[in-house]
Amino acid sequence: MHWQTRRFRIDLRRPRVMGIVNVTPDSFSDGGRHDDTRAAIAHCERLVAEGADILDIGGESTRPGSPRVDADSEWARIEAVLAAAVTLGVPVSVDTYKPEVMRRALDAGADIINDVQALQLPGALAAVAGSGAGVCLMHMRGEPASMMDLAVYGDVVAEVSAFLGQRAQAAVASGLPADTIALDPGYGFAKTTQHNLQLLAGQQRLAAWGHPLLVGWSRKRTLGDVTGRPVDQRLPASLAAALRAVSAGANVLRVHDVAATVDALKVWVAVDGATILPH
Ligand code: HH2
Repeated sequence: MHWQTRRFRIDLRRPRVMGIVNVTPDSFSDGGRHDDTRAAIAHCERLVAEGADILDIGGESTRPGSPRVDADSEWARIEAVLAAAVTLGVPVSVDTYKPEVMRRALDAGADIINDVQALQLPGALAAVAGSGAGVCLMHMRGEPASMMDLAVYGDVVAEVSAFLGQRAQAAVASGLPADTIALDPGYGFAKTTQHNLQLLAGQQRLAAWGHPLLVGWSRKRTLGDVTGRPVDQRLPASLAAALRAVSAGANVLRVHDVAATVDALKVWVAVDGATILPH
């Protein structure tokens, strides 16, 4: 399996690490540490040095209840960071749901668009069609401000799976090549702790769509609920969730703690992947 992006064809015979670069003053776990461009660029360089396979740059926080940012402000936050990131030799993703930001990011050389709204906003599919970019289509409901009111499911795995299948189909119908499309269950988005855990338990079913699976468990609230730990003490829990996700079919892990995740995956690959991909 592979994930075709603009400049890079990402080999997914082993799990890959996507390092998170939040260029936001209000991000739930980075608390504005990277709200300045130079710090964010240095962070990109550090994540690549730690072994990140992909960088994911975001200019608007999607934490529950977080304020909306207009396209111009979002772009102003990420523009210079993106320009530097695309010189680092790894595929660069931009985390945005706004078609305007997608277009500008693609003009500036972004390889992947990571959209928590699964390209549902008017103009989003058109913004990426024909660009050759990889896309990540994530499941959520509503908007960050209101999404927890919509966390009502009969069978969360079946409902998330059906949504992702429909969005992948819509993307293909708009001309996106199937191998550019990754799917993401959207852990923490319009889902209770119980839903997130049920979804991880049943995550393998999402792989049946034949698209790469990208997942984000890093430091999320569900891990705090399970362990009782605050956000800055969730690394062990994040690694456990990440490995459990890999065993349930995840191909790309979106994480804050790149070095630790890379180490965990090295052990995983040494034990499990050695027969698949000899080094
Ligand atoms: N989670 C967050 C943001 N973007 N994108 C994908 N594809 N999957 C995710 O699970 C996901 C995502 C939220 O996490 P974080 O980036 O740490 O926080 P913030 O919302 O403040 O950017």
